[in-house]
Amino acid sequence: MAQRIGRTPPPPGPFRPGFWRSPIRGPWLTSVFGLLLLVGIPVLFVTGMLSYAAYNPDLGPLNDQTPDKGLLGFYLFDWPTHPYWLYRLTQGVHVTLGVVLVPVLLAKLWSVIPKLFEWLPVRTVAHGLERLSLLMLVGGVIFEFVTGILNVQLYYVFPGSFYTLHFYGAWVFIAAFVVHVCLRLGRMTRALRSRSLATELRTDLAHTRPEPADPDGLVPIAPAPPTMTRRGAVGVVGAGSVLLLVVTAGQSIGGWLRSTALLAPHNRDPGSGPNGFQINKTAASVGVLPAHVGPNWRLEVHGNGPTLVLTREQLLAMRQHAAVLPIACVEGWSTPDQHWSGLRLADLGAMAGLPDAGSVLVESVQPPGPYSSVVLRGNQIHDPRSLLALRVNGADLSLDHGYPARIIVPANPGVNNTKWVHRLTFRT
Ligand SMILES: Nc1nc2c(c(=O)[nH]1)N[C@H]1C(S)=C(S)[C@@H](COP(=O)(O)O)O[C@H]1N2
Ligand SMILES: [Mo]
Repeated sequence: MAQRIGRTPPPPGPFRPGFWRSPIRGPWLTSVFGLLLLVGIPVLFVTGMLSYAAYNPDLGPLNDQTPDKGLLGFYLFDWPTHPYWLYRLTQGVHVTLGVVLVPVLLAKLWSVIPKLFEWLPVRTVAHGLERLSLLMLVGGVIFEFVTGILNVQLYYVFPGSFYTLHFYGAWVFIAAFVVHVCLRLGRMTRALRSRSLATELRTDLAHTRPEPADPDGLVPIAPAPPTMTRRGAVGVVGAGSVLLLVVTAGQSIGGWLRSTALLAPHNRDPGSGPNGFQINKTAASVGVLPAHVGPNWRLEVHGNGPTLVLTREQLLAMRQHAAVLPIACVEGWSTPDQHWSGLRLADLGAMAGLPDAGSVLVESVQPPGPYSSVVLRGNQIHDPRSLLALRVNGADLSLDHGYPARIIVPANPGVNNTKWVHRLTFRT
């Protein structure tokens, strides 16, 4: 029976061994792209997991974008406030590198596509398990790149929370990735040693020949005449990545480079003046009305003792402190350092009778929903640069930047720098 199935001829089309004919397809080219991904993907994974930790999800359900993570949250730690640009760096690298690796990923998938049509699809139990791990690998990587890019491009089309999908997807993918690396590392290094990169980069079309037949069947059995050199293939992918780098990185680096970030949805002109820097959600877009933040606005501070109720004038009359900090969003963009001034969170905690507060619940006037409230940790409260900011760059906060008062904390993900704050509840 097994023998008879083994001899079943493949259906016509891509399942036939002669169908795939590119003469440059082979283990060497696959391994070049594979090596780039072997370096890049662990960086994506680590920076992604750091981003999740930066939300301080263990501070409670308000912060936790993935409440059912269970053991997958084993690595969480208290997100630091030093260096103040930490999240700007980790998340800028995460998003920029993800975008830059797209051409490499597509080239790698192209280079192994005959394997997708392997005949028979499943030959033995071991072969079936290997194919299943490849399905998780390829499905996982496509899922992670697609959800990540849709999110940074602000297409919220997800059936559920982006964070949950991207987080669980990352774990499925990385498991398959580790299995794949273990199974293929030897083959990859042998393939890389089989040809010299320097020679390939000098080889022209006339001298482009297929690699020797390989057990994976990547090298075509009936190669077509070459239309492109390996140098050309590596060059096209490299040029694609460099181009993506140039039109993406500016959103995280800033300065004049910001205007080169053509792919960044937040590349719109933020206007000029003290409040002329990137706005994520405007007040109108999240339902904050001028009436919420007009003369009737009060800050409530709860702690150990009677509640304080303060007007903006009273807050401005208190001792003001300054901090020079950026806003860095999970979407990868960030602002250059801005000059904020306002009240230290630590001072407000002390006024509320909790000089050693371990956490603070921050609530905005915005109708309850995503980002309308957050919990900050003791180390964030007690950093002297952590402010309830009233002013920025020498002017009052604009309505869209969080007037009358907003949180700004060093190394905090943008989303946790709540705008339009009206209540702080300090806890031990
Ligand atoms: N109340 C409230 N605060 C908020 C948000 C929000 O939607 N509502 N967006 C957050 C996000 S996702 C970011 S990146 C920063 C952006 O601040 P900015 O618009 O002043 O640049 O504000 C944060 N604070
Ligand atoms: Mo954000």
